[in-house]
Amino acid sequence: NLVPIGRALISVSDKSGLLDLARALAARGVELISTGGTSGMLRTAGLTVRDVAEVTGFPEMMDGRVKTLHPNVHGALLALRDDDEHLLAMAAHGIEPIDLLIVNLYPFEETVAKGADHATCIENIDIGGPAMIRAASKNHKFVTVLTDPADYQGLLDQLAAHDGATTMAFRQKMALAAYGKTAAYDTAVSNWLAGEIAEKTPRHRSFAGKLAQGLRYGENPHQGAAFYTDGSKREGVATAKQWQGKELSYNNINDTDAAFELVAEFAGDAPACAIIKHANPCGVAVGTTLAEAYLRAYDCDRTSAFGGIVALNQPLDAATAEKIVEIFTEVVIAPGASDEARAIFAAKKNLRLLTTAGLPDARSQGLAFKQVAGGFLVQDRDAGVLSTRDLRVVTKRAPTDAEMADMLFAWKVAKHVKSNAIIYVKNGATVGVGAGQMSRIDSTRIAARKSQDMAEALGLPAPLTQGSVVASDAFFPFADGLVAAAEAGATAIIQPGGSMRDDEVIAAADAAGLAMVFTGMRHFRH
Ligand code: 93A
Repeated sequence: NLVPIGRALISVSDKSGLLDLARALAARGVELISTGGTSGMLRTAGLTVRDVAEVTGFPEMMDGRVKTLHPNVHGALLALRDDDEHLLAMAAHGIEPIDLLIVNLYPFEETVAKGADHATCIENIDIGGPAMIRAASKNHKFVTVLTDPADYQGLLDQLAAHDGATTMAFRQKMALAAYGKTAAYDTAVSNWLAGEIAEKTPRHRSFAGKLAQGLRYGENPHQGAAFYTDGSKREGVATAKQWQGKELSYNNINDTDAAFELVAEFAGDAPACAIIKHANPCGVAVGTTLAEAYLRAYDCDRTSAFGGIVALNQPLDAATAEKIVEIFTEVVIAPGASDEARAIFAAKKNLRLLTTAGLPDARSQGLAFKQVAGGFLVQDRDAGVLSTRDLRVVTKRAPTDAEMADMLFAWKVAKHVKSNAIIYVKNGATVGVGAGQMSRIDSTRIAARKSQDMAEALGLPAPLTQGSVVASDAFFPFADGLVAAAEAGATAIIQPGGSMRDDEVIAAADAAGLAMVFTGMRHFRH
């Protein structure tokens, strides 16, 4: 399975590490072939290189669009070295085998990110590079392909260990990484084009992630896992800088994402904090200061907040940092952190601090995936955001301004709670969250009971659900859920409406003196 390397084709846009590699290859007697820019750089450094134009018998033409697209290149990469017919074809057409291909592609994503115009982006779609990468990868039985400067040293180690040859295992590993690269590359092009022509529906789009990081394990230790980015550069856990603490786990990433997406609903609002456990919030609050928001969120459910994930809508400050370090917290994510706050966290080695340049845009379009047996479900992100105009008061009593403010707050939270979701809110803080139950009445009761538990723990005379408002992510199918909420002390309810029994539910609300508004929008989340 060892294949010696006699001839290499090098064509790279990212020229980092190029000279050292080329020198090491030349020192081993490997013949080098290169495209224009790459060969220029090698020649300037005093290396002997053959231009690919000499190999193809054609000049590089059409602004470089056609450089390596030629049978003398592709035959050299694709020919099976143990097939007589292939060897005869090579001999008949004067094709010399290429054993090593080193290519990295035109920087398409970087060009798009720079805000380049359409024509420039188009010119940066690499065609010849992916074609060669795919050819060499297909023929990895005989050809070694490198698509990342990070692998150059690994190649040199192989050559040193195996007298100028590579092992099958190495070639396989490089080939699979290479196909991952070309798949992600074409996806980036597809996604860019979708944006250019305002193609919003998932129907014509294709998807592939870019491997960002291997993870120690998945949801459970017996599951392997990895983290992929989708090229969208959406602000969040994928773009965040980690300042301290051990590597994030699969569950940490999932929960951190849930926390940050939730707190992003409060962009531009008062200081806000969300605390997440198992992807559901166990406390969300606004405050006059960030520290106050954190403490109010913490007071919703102190038991669950232990070992939780904290997300903030403003840069972490020292006062908030002081409060957070008082209990065990896994991860804190915020759009920035002051030096003082970072210094306070530094004493807590296990606490991970992540900062981003900003909050994700809660209204931005994007796609959400879910896996099912044999496929994926793809839908638009739930970017639904209500305004007061969309609301319809359906009860005799209209909500007060204070109730209305709390209802809108509760509705923002409801969008981020697993269904069936029931959220009690009072004065800009959740006071009871019921999540993930199979019946709505259970979520209503669980949220109220948790609030009761918290009141007892805090030594309060009555649970905070007294005088609260309630949000329900979907309509109440029967009046029982609403009645249970009223019994817990809720005075106003926000829900989509649309049940066959809306009349009964409205009548029960009127009978209990509740104010109720319908949103006409549902926020299922499963
Ligand atoms: O425009 S291309 O799609 N046409 C080609 O035939 C071709 N062959 C290699 N781009 C092509 N390449 C790319 O050129 C490589 O993938 C690499 O990124 C780049 C290296 O060009 P240079 O050596 O001139 O800097």
